[in-house]
Amino acid sequence: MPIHNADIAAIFEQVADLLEIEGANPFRVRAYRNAARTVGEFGQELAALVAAGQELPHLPGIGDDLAGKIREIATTGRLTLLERLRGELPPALTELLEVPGLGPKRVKALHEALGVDTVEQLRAAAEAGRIREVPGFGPKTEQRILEHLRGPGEPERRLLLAVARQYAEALAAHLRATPGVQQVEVAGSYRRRKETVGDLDILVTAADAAPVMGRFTAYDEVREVLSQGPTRASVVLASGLQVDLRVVEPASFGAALHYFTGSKAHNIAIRKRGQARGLKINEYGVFRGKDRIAGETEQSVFAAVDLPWIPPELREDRGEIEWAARAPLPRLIERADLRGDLHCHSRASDGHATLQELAAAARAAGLEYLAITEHSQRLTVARGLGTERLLKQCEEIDALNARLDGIVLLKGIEVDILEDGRLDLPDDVLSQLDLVIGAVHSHFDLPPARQLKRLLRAIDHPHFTLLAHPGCREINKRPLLDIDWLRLVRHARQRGCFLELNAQPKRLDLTDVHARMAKEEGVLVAINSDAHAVHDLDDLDYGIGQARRGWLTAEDVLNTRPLPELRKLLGNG
Ligand code: DGT
Ligand code: CA
Ligand code: CA
Repeated sequence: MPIHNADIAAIFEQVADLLEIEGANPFRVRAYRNAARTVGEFGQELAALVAAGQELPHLPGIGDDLAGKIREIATTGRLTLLERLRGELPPALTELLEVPGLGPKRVKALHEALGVDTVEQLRAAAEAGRIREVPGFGPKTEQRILEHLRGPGEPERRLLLAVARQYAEALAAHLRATPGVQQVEVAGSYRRRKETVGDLDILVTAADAAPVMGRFTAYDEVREVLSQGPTRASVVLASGLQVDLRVVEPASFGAALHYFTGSKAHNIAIRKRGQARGLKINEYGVFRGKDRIAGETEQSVFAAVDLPWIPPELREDRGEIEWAARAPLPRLIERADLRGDLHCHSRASDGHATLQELAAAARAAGLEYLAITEHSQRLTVARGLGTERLLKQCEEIDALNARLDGIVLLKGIEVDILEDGRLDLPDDVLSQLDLVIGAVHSHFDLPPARQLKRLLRAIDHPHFTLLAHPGCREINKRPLLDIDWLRLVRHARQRGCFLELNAQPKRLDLTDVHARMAKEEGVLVAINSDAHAVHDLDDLDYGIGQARRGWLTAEDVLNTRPLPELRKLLGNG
């Protein structure tokens, strides 16, 4: 059974959680967390390299010991260390770790307060309302734990787009290698670049469907075949991901691609438009009576209802059809439009690369400028910088800029926004920087009015430039901040500050909806990698996907500006 990078990462995350609960050395815990992140986001499948008998590439933060563990997981699908740790801890703990929103620290505290060891004792405590009485926990947590223990019926699990991509690309390559196959497209929410996908929808054109169906169901990751007919099948992969396959003839390709790309709401609206013109539209084509008048390309399907081709990212029935009917659609931003990245971390805080390595990688990625924005002192787990280390880094950046060609490093900071909205470093230090990114890393649960006030106060700070990951969400783990978004966006506009669209696959924050709100309110958005290692710069691509879903053009994005113009916008030109 093939092992994907995401599987290795998940095992490392679990090890880190269990080690943290055991009270292991924090450096060891952090090493596993960093390894999980590095492996999970690495672009090449490590298990495939191991299987091919190749050396593992040199990955930041992964020494011989971790490399050995990667090989163990890649070859056996398991990790002895994880199994040992599981065996050592009470089952109630392992169960609690799987409850969304509960990290190891809180799990440990809860476990100690309740004195429960088995899952049954945990259930009894939750049902008796004892969890809400533990200091720091409330009825909401209790509810989440109960929902988790009830098992199925819990909300469906949606995979991160970046994780789904690993499965999708491997399977698409497998199908492309079938004799007689012409086109293979992954449609559905994946093609619309939605931040998470429920399942994969793959479309294949081939003169003869049978060999494709055979090769699909025989794919070695298939755990279960849910249904199978002559031209369609659904399977569940070992990862739990469902995949729907359709084989169509080339004359229907465009219609089928349009249909399976969705969204459903968009499809329904297009079909209605067809009906108004006396046309029937389905996955086989566009029909007037019995005649197929379009369907070979998507373009032909749209043209049949008097529309230009609409990019998949916009197909959510959020006004794209009405817009396209009356005016050209905006030219959505592309990766090549980005000239810089305004958020990254070096070894000085919790990153893995040196300033020089980051600069070289950014230049290689086609960027002209890169802001170095370490964490600030309050974030001790990330070795945040205080005044002295920050000013020293500024000197290093000046010296490096004097030597660098083709890339300019900007001096910044990702300063912590404290609980009351003050910033974690003094004014006279912040005033020396090219830009000040502010970010919330604690107290996510403040009541909405207080949370908003906190953010507005931070934005009001004279040196504040850019609000990082404004919603503070982690997909499937931590919800968006519960605040009045329109007020936040309008305040940013008044203050002339900017909002980040953080491109990390697990964040993608601003959301598509809020990115569009920023555009409509006239606030420029910065699409940033928040890189902690050089390969994280690749994540900019996910940020672009999300920005396109938010209707953003190059004009709407801060870091498409040439450096002199950027400096003016930052107020230091
Ligand atoms: P997901 O999988 O939950 O992330 O989202 P989608 O959009 O990939 O949804 P999925 O896999 O259920 O269906 C794929 C596409 O098929 C969907 O985007 C539009 C099309 N589709 C599915 N059901 C219907 C339907 O009842 N009516 C129409 N018009 N289209 C449908
Ligand atoms: Ca789907
Ligand atoms: Ca589907």
